[in-house]
Amino acid sequence: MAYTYDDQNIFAKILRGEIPNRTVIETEHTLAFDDIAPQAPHHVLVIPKGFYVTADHFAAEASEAEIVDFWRTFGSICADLGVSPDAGDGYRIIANSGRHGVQDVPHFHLHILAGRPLGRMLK
Ligand code: D5M
Repeated sequence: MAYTYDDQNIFAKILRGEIPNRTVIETEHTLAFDDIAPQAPHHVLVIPKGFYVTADHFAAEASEAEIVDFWRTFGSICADLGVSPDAGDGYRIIANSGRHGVQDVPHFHLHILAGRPLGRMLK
């Protein structure tokens, strides 16, 4: 795999503390913060602290510790927001990746959208 990571992307700057963010939760390997342009009442971005460009890059090259930490953090956010479908109204996760995925920020991130009916996307 030949991904090149652009360390000037906005999430790299957030991770370096160069620009502020509204942190939801931070762990050893993962940071989650509110999206600056929320598309739903809850719109949280979950990012690994490691330098991965896309979801597949993360899946291929992150350590097991990073991957477990990422998904456990995601789960705890859902629990904290009360959006897990077993207790709440559910959510959508999105990882825009690359050109056809219309990814703006080239640091892997998971969008968590919740708090309103989100409509059908895949048709
Ligand atoms: O979307 C990138 C997402 O990142 C988009 O929903 C806006 C959000 N964004 C951009 N800059 C910031 C800052 N500074 N804080 C919080 N959120 C931000 P994608 O198209 O998936 O790459």
